[in-house]
Amino acid sequence: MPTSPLSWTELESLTDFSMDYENGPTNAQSTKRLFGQSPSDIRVVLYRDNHAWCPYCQKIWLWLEEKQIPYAIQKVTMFCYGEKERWYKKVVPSGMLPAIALDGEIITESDDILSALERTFGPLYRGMTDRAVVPLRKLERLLFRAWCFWLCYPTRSPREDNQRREAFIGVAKQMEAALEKSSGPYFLEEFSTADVVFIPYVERMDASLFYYKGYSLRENHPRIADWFKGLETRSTYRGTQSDFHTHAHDLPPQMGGCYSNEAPEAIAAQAQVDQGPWSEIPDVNYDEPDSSRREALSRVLKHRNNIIRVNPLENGAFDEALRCALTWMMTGETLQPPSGTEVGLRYLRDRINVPRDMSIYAGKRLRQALEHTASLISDAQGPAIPIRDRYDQNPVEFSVP
Ligand SMILES: N[C@@H](CCC(=O)N[C@@H](CS)C(=O)NCC(=O)O)C(=O)O
Repeated sequence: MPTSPLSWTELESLTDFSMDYENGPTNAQSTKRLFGQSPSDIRVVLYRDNHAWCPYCQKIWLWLEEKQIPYAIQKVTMFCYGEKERWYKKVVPSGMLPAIALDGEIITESDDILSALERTFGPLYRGMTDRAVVPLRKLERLLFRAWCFWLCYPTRSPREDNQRREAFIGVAKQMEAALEKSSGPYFLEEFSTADVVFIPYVERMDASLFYYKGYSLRENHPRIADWFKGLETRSTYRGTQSDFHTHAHDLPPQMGGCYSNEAPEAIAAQAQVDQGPWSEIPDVNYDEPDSSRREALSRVLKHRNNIIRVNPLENGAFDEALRCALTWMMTGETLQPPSGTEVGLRYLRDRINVPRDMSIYAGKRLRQALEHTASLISDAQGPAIPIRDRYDQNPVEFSVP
């Protein structure tokens, strides 16, 4: 029985996880996508947000991945978690995201971007102005508004909360009816622009309604659950897919607030999303890949100096505690971490972001390992995750080599 955690060198020997960021499956780490073509074929630069929180960026990201258009990626900070890069303000003075450079021409507004990309590279099965797609785009906006009205404004009574819930359910049923018209899982006979337009916000609805309202979109709307299952067969969607924890905490500063209805189901959902067990959260439906622990470990190894530096705990004790958690994740050996380190372990647990840092199952494995190790000491939680801004996630902290 080991009595001390594995060293960093021993941990390094336990992972050979690697990915081809240029030609392999969709991944948030990529800075260039070639799809088997040469760098000189790149005509598009995508400016997207550093943390992959911006829904409009996800729309363009998915479209480019589905169409396999070679492109370069430049990541930009959002106001809610840091300072906008000066170079980006020269490209887009408002600082708004997403933007693309297409043959050197800057285009903003996600719908205009999709239309410009379609004119240049052809539609994704059916395009933005297609007869079948236009009413679906309108329906997506209707669903968005019903969701905002339920989630982002305080209610004076349970009755008012219920009225907004019913209004949302009415539009979600319209989405199901629209999906019902095709024989497969998607809106049209093939995956198309219509799916790309719905994905970002329906993914955020799934997460936020579970967390703040105790409402499971997938359980209450089987046709929407089938749609998600269809999406999760695609490596493009899996690469951009986030999880309930990330969205539950990235939405409040972006939306100007998210309001819990304090129902028992919501309180239970919040405890589960924040404190686990993460393996049982209904935010993913495909089978866990064998590589999830190795992926999580390799991502921590890559950033370990910054992870340790930004932790509120004293570095030496946290270094050891983190290795205890990683040792358990990789070998199943439980090791007692130094006393007082549970808050630092939970600080990191609360700041793992999917897909920014790693894929959904790797994120669950790492959160579970940190929580398991912290729970050997006490149930003291880390500092609350801020809701007005997320400066605790300022990417400049991770730009230190
Ligand atoms: N209508 C725009 C909306 C884009 C938008 O609202 N972008 C937000 C992020 S989701 C933004 O860039 N805000 C500035 C910032 O947060 O830094 C579009 O479709 O592209």
